[in-house]
Amino acid sequence: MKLYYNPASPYVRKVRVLAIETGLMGRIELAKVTITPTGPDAALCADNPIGKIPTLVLDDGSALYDSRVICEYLDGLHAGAHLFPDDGDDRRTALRRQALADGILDSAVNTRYETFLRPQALRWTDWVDNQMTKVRRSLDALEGESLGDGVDIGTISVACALGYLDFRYSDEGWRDSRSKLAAWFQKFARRPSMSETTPE
Ligand SMILES: N[C@@H](CCC(=O)N[C@@H](CS)C(=O)NCC(=O)O)C(=O)O
Repeated sequence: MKLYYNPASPYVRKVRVLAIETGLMGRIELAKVTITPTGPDAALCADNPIGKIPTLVLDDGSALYDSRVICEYLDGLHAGAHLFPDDGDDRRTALRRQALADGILDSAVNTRYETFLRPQALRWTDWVDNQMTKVRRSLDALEGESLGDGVDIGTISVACALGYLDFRYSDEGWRDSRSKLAAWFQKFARRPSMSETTPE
């Protein structure tokens, strides 16, 4: 299998963390691409018309996207405990946490495009403010949850979102009023799957 990736992408990181946790990384070849919303990659677009990473090309040439679909597919390929819980409350909680973490990323990544790539004269301050409000409100909700010691698609997604905030929003100080979340992340970040995928 071939994974289009960039080491800065937090969505790709979800896939890589899950692949390492499940012992599947050895079956995945990494193909690095450097893209922006205005600078697509032709080979990637040939496999995924949306032109986004992560995109996983299977051995039969078919492609899977986005990170949620790829993670669930990979989780079906190994014999260990599933990182997408099979059913019940655990499954609902893990999927909701993934949606919340991906929502944080959607706001943070799009704000990064707006504030870093978009010409200054065209920037929309109210939109940026609302995106960052979504991020902060979601972090406050996570502070109120008991994330526990488990590893599943929910906790992996939350960890990748927090790692992205550290990477691109180090001035945000997200830990300042969220000591429980900070302590949880400090522990989770020690996992080899996290240290091997530190964004750069
Ligand atoms: N919902 C997608 C989001 C993927 C995404 O936005 N990836 C970014 C890189 S971090 C990208 O490919 N951006 C290029 C673009 O917007 O054209 C997922 O979960 O995989």
